[in-house]
Amino acid sequence: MNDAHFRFGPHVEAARASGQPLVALETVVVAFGLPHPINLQVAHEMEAAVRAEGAVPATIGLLEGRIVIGLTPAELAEFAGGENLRKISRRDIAVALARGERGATTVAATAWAAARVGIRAVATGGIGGVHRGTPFDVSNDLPTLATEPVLVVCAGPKAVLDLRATREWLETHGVPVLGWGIETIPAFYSASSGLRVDARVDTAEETAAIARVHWAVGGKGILVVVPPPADLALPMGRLEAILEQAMAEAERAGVQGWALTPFLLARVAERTGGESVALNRALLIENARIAARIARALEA
Ligand code: PSU
Ligand code: MN
Repeated sequence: MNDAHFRFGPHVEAARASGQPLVALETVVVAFGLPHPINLQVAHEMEAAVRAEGAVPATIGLLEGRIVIGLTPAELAEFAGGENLRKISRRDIAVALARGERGATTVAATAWAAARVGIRAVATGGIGGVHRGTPFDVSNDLPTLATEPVLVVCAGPKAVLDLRATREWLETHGVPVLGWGIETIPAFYSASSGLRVDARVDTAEETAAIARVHWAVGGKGILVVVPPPADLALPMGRLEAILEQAMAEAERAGVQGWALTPFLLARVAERTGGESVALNRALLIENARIAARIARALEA
């Protein structure tokens, strides 16, 4: 489907021709979620993790008026540079394409694009959700999960969010939350939010079996939550104190809309002396690995 709006990278083209499993990866985390130059390293490490499990990475972004499915290393480096780059959620796609703008795709835009080209597995760090204090600020990641037949592997909703409200939103919209070897939903930076998953899964095959049935009976998105690496996870209490401060700062500075999530993540990175960045990196790689295993099981 190389057409007016989509273009495949050469490695993705080859994977499609030979029927290899694909995993979609987002670029907002690269361009806005992590500091330079770690961001580019992480992008490469996620791709390597997908390959190590026998699948092919399709990192997605907007370039020269097209949605690129499978950025090349050179293109990825431009995204990590971050210049003239927009954060692209679904509402931004048409404007950016029509104007030939470059843009990094959120989980929502990535999952939506993946669904358009038949890719089912998506990996990320933390998904967006319902914001605290401003419950009308709901990430488009959620409605995209409700409407697109994709399986998103993540470490839970980002800790900056209202986790209970986010969890309820997923329930209301029929999105199953599967815990990867766990009974409760992790909170991205912390091991557990205390909120229960819908079902625990322990293997890629089991996960794929549920996904196949979900899609066969007309279900849409599925969320697979993976606990962050235990040795790097941050205690909830410490994180909460940092978040409270960061949210108050955002309020004072008038930061809102698309800019809020990157602002909060950057503040947490600062206040943890980079610990949150090391954690984010480790969990992104782990999630990419697990998504690849599930993608393979889905093909089997
Ligand atoms: N996970 C991370 N870092 C990020 C994001 C997720 O570890 O930067 C990004 C994802 O692209 C997600 C977006 O889709 O944040 C959500 O932003 P918002 O709340 O503005 O929808
Ligand atoms: Mn928002």
